[in-house]
Amino acid sequence: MFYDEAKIYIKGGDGGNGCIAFRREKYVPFGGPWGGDGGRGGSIILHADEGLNTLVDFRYQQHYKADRGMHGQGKNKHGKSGEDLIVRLPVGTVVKDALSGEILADLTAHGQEVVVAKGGKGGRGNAHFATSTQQAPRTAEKGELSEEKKLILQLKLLADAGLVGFPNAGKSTLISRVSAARPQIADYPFTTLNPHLGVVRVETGYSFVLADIPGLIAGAHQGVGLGHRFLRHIERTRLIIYVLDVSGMEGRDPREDLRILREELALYDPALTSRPQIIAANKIDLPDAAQNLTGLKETLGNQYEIFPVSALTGEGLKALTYRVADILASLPRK
Ligand SMILES: Nc1nc2c(ncn2[C@@H]2O[C@H](COP(=O)(O)OP(=O)(O)OP(=O)(O)O)[C@@H](O)[C@H]2O)c(=O)[nH]1
Ligand SMILES: [Mg+2]
Repeated sequence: MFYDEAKIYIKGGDGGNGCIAFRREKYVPFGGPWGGDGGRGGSIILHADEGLNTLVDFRYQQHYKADRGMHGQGKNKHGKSGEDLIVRLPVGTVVKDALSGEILADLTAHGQEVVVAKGGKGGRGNAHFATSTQQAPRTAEKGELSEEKKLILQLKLLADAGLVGFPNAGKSTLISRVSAARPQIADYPFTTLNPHLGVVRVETGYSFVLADIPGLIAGAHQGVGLGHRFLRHIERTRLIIYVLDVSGMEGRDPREDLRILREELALYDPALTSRPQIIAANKIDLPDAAQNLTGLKETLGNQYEIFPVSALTGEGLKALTYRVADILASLPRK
């Protein structure tokens, strides 16, 4: 199982202090106490949002602090309360206290909210402390300190898009370029033996999960080259990205590669043929790539969106990932 994980630090707002003040007006020289109360501090509230699907943004921002309550003032003016801070998390996130390991929240439904750090209560002003024997109290409460915690966020990841291709086509190189995933890369086939997931962050708030799936070869649907195990992972993705080596370096024809890959997928599960699919034409930095790319576009350009890329140099990867994010946004979630 793959988990996206993040650690964040949260702190609610402290309560404002109560005020000590006495009424002093021209014709009321010894007026009573009129120090106002401090305001309540804001709380930290986790909110489950089905529009989010990764925790990648929490790698960029780890500190979350709600506003404090304002202090009370004279003339019985109460301090303003601090605003609550709402932290949006994907549905499916489990929230743990980093110190105790205790599960604080399990966000399972859209819109679910959990208060993880309560803001401090405001302190009472001296107006509250007047009694028959003490009419000029010089006491007021301090605002309550808020809770602070370190949280571990965990989200079980399911891949949105899968990289499907022959061994050595450059799938692992590609995922390592666009995400933090670091699968092994080497110039021999079957380097990758297990799928790797990476979170691709296209813009703030826009991200998707990409799977690097081990190379497939003819006969994969019957289990050749462990194909069965890998095809199972493709079944779960919403978008298939065929990674084709268009350099011709290994004497392969990308059109023939695509034909075999499609056939393997169809033999494994005919439903896969109707899954949305696009092509990443990889290794365009190599000499013969341009010519092969032209051939590929001529024969398949009207059936597929084809993105010329070099996983090695990074060329074309931005266009590819933006388009993938767009397509995924238009597809239903599983
Ligand atoms: N010139 C060039 N080489 C590339 C490019 N992408 C990948 N390679 C090289 O191709 C070889 C295979 O790359 P990998 O990323 O391991 O290929 P893979 O598809 O993950 O292979 P398997 O894990 O065996 O299925 C490595 O030597 C890479 O450096 C590219 O765009 N241009
Ligand atoms: Mg690989």
